[in-house]
Amino acid sequence: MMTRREAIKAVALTAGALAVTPSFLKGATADSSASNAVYPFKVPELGYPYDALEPYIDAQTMQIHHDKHNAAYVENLNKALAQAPESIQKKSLEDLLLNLDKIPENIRTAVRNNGGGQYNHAFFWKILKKNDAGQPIGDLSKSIDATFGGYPAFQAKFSEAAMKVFGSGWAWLVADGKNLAITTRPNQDCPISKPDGKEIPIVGIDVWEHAYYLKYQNRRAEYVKAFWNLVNWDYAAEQYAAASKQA
Ligand code: MN3
Repeated sequence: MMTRREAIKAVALTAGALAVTPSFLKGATADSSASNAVYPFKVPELGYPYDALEPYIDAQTMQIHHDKHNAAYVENLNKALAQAPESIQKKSLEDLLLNLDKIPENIRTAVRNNGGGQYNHAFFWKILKKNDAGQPIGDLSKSIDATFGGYPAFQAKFSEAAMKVFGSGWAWLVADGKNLAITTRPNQDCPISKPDGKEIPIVGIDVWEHAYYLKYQNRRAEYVKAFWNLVNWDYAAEQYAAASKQA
């Protein structure tokens, strides 16, 4: 049995988990004011013009990536959920991805791929912002220094991880409580899903070719290098502060 103190902590953890992801899922539901996105999902707003990230990511890539690729994930996620029982349809995107084993088998892969695609891209649009060679700030900066031995060492390790993703996938800086780690996921698997289901995304890079091919063709390394001009460190710090509260 849980002690009262443990019970309070468990409640606090649940509340904390719910508080973390909705900030980038706003606008990702039929009701854009909803803090907890549910079916039917809609494409999250980009929040800036297609050319806002030039010259590092070109306007055409952003337009196709957002309006076509993200939209396809949403369409296919909704199509899959249309066949699901109401109890599944009512679940938030976060809940669906945290509990993929509870999704009916006939739509599980579709929810994993397209729900993950929606989650990852909703985050990606938020983490991208021209930063004028800015660097991590506040507690996140201190934690990056302590974990990786400084910002340049972190950049090198993250870039290496992004380069090593074989085929399509993502590289992530994630937090489990205050603890930082660099990780990768294949396809559209996302950090909050297994293995441990509680890694909060802090920084993420999409290394699917659709994210860079028009401008960089096969030169992923150049795209990864350019990415460092596009990390929204304010947003990353907010995510880290939210994740830290769950420690
Ligand atoms: Mn993509």
